Amino acid sequence: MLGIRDKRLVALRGDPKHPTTKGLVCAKSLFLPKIVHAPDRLKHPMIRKNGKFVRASWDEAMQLVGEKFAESIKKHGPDSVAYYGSGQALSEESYLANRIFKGGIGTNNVEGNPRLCMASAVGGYVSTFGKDEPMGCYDDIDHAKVFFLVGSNTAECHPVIFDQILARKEAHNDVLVIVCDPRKSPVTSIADIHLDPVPGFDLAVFHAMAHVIIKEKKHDPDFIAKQCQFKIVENGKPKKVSFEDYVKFLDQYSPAQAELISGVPAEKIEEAARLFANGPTMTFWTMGLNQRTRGVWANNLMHNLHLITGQIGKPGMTPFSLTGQPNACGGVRDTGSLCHILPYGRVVKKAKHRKEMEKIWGSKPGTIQPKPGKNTIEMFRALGRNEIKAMLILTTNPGQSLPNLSRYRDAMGKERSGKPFIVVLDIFPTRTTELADVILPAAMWSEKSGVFGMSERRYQYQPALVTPPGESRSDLDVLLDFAKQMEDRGVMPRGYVSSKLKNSDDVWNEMRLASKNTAYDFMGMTRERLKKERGIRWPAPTVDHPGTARRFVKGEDPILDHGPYADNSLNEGDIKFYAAKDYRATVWLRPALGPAEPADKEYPYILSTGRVLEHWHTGTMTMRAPELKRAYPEAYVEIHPADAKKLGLRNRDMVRITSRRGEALIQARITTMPREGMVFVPWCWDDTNSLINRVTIDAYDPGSKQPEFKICAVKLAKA
Ligand SMILES: Nc1nc2c(c(=O)[nH]1)N[C@H]1C(S)=C(S)[C@@H](COP(=O)(O)OP(=O)(O)OC[C@H]3O[C@@H](n4cnc5c(=O)[nH]c(N)nc54)[C@H](O)[C@@H]3O)O[C@H]1N2
Ligand SMILES: Nc1nc2c(c(=O)[nH]1)N[C@H]1C(S)=C(S)[C@@H](COP(=O)(O)OP(=O)(O)OC[C@H]3O[C@@H](n4cnc5c(=O)[nH]c(N)nc54)[C@H](O)[C@@H]3O)O[C@H]1N2
Ligand SMILES: [Mo]
Repeated sequence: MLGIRDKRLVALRGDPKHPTTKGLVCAKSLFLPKIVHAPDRLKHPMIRKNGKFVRASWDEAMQLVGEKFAESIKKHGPDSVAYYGSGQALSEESYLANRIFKGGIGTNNVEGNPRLCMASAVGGYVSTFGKDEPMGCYDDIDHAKVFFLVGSNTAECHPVIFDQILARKEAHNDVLVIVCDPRKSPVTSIADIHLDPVPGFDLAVFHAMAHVIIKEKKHDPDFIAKQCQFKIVENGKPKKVSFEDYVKFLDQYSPAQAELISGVPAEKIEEAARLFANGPTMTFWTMGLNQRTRGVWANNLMHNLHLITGQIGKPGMTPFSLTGQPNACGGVRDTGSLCHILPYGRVVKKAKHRKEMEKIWGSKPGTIQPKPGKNTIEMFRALGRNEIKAMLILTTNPGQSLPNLSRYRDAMGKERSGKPFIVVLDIFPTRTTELADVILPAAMWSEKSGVFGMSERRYQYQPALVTPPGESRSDLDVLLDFAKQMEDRGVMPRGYVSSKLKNSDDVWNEMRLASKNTAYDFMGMTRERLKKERGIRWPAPTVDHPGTARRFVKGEDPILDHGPYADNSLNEGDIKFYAAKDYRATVWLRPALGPAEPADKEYPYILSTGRVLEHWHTGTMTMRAPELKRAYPEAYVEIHPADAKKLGLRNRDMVRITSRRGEALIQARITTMPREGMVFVPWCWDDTNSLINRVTIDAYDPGSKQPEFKICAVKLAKA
């Protein structure tokens, strides 16, 4: 709830009537008035001329953008251009960009930072349940007795959820918390059990928990018989196996064996397994699982535990992937704004799906390409080879947030013949805008209206209440202009966008149509309704539909617990994985492989990167609130005292962190938070010495294409 005076934001507090936040907000948001009104907001378009940025009019800037994109498309084909978007853009913005590039220009080179964030969670949901569809909801927090927090610093990164878990634990002494994280992050302060695997080696722990659960007969044989199937990949192909085969497979992952692999004591694994099975258990996981070359597999193993104990679809029992960015789910995942997907559960590979979208979009038949475009890392690699010649970047800061960063900063910005043309829309000068050819000033949150979608499938409308500074404009308006440029220059059919979509409301109405007859169906979420209600969870196919709390089930509440696509023949409490083959979810037999670059003799430490409470990612916003900046004035690397001793390091010594790709120079902070052999660096500082992504690895999960930000090998030396 915002306090506005003269169209300026002056105060902010939580909305006590909001069904999910219940009035809580995180510390960062309290400083939004200072961030929104920071004096150095971008205010005018700028064009690089002879190496210097000069102010330009919107018309001049957009003409140049249009000319460069059209020239590239005409000379080198649609795949010579690309869009790189964000889970922080509004849903209408992502949807429109996707529509322009895939259905108008005809390239699937549409990606966004959720590839760095949520891709493995999506891969996990799809491979286990047949659909990317979080089936639980935040209400489950009020029913769970066991919280399994895996690779999730919920306390600092989802403080509103963490406070709710904490409150529940304080009110009920039988509520227990299991944490799985190699670092003693603040969540461990409420942990009843802390499993601390060597980074990248926790798959064995999850298997060992399953091993214990089955051995002690704490599994749910009925649920398994009715709802599950078992699969293993052999010679690159999935093969059906039996429950008995699964049990045999788990033999190699006894707790003792898992201890050897992961370093987690066997008794702790046993204890965790028993608590998990007792339940009702809600599992939350975040980047500690997703940002891994085995991210999808790690997600599958999480789901396995819920499936074999039948803890799914019932109040307080659900595997719940915590989304990172506010609109990674509703914006990028649901609208299909990644290189292989199309809106609302469709994929580019299926002719039927392409046809459906071409019809809704009014594309020329055959415009949407059947082959997936380039994933994020491959897209920036292609940029480095001058294969992609023009890129539009919006609401993300890849000049700081990509792994193996120097390579991709060069790809974007290094002067060379044939250097690609880079357009960046942002609200502040960043480590990406400095590499751009054209910088466009954007309106931000509270200055523009649209919908965002949360992890529990809730779509919520936010209105424009504040005047954007200078000449800055909403991303949606800029995309509409960009579309007009493409139409006028003959690289998109005339009227493809301009004759149909004039504003964000028009885009939303088309999105509702695109969701019709899909599992997402939100035809009932009219703009009018969204303006009145505090968000609605899809599916909500009719205007009088209240939205759907839990997927796949027929539960206690005849409406809330019974989405329109669950089968009407279900009995109460029944579950149907309607999107999966034979309606059975898959328990996967995945080998417990480790990370792409484990520690070795030459690079003996594991570098992990992550977040702190007060800062948001690249710090462009939070570093502009003096109070937040003061909380962390400079970069630091957490080093375990035993390692510091070996290295002769003392607190505040400068440390050179070197990997096979690059180095950073950062102050030592000696603490028992990381596991021995592991160092941890928050990545929110933007000065060149602290740019830790120059050190991280760009190896990615072969399934989800998500890079392994959480693990790479480094050496450390006093600088
Ligand atoms: N304050 C704040 N909040 C944020 C953000 C922010 O920038 N600042 N960003 C948002 C976004 S987009 C995201 S994606 C989320 C991220 O939220 P989180 O994933 O919770 O945060 P991270 O710090 O990236 O990583 C979480 C933990 O993963 C652990 N980890 C590392 N390796 C492993 C491993 O091998 N196994 C296991 N089990 N754990 C491991 C790390 O030790 C770390 O404590 O936060 C969101 N919320
Ligand atoms: N080492 C390391 N790197 C990581 C990660 C990690 O854990 N470790 N995590 C990865 C993950 S999970 C994520 S999600 C990414 C995030 O990486 P980024 O998306 O690159 O990081 P942000 O700082 O959130 O960038 C958002 C940008 O959008 C701008 N902005 C804000 N609002 C608006 C708006 O309304 N319009 C426009 N046009 N711009 C706006 C902000 O100023 C900022 O520059 O980073 C990834 N990189
Ligand atoms: Mo993220």
